[in-house]
Amino acid sequence: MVLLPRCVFNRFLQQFNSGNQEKATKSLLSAGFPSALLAGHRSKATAVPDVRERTLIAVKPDGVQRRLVGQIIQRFERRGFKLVGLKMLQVSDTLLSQHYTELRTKPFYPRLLQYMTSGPVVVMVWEGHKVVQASRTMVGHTNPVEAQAGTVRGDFSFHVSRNVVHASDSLEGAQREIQLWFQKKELLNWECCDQTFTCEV
Ligand code: DAT
Ligand code: MG
Repeated sequence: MVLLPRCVFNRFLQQFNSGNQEKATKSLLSAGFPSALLAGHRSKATAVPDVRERTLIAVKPDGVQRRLVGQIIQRFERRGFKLVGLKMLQVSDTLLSQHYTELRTKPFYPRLLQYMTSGPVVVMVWEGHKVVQASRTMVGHTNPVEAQAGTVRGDFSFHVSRNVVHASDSLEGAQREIQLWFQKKELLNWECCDQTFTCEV
């Protein structure tokens, strides 16, 4: 844990909120804040986008049954993200309960478990700059009634119990889920030929 004097923190907030991110960063560093913890918050001028961020996307049994796999993959490809893992499987109760561990006490959990294990799912790992956040936006609100048109859920579903697709909701969640669903050797590190045309690296 890093303890900062309140005045240093307030100065940082003031500078950061007024758009002077470089100065804000410098004031933190000069107060002894570890530079490694600032890696994700560099100023625009020096930032190198992290193009290696990964997330887990799964086409749920309803999406597979409705032959939506191709259209969902196409959306991620078209956006410019890189596919680094892909497989089709019938999910076991054990895997599903580990995946949805936070939902085990919810009243809808037994029905969710039954539906998610009712048929094959197609699970993927996509890579790219801010892919976790971007893919949540692309997938849309959990409840399709609230999902914007143009999102996967907003375009292909109307009920929360059959919302077509899963997307990790945070970096930590993505790392946990990727390890749960994929072995290391199932994920490929490969160079996209268009890499320098989708992002400044
Ligand atoms: P998300 O899939 O958007 O991350 P979540 O993690 O809260 O949403 O829930 C996981 C899934 O559980 C969700 O995609 C669909 C199902 N679910 C959530 N709330 C539900 C509800 N009220 N009734 C039925 N199913 C629900
Ligand atoms: Mg979730």
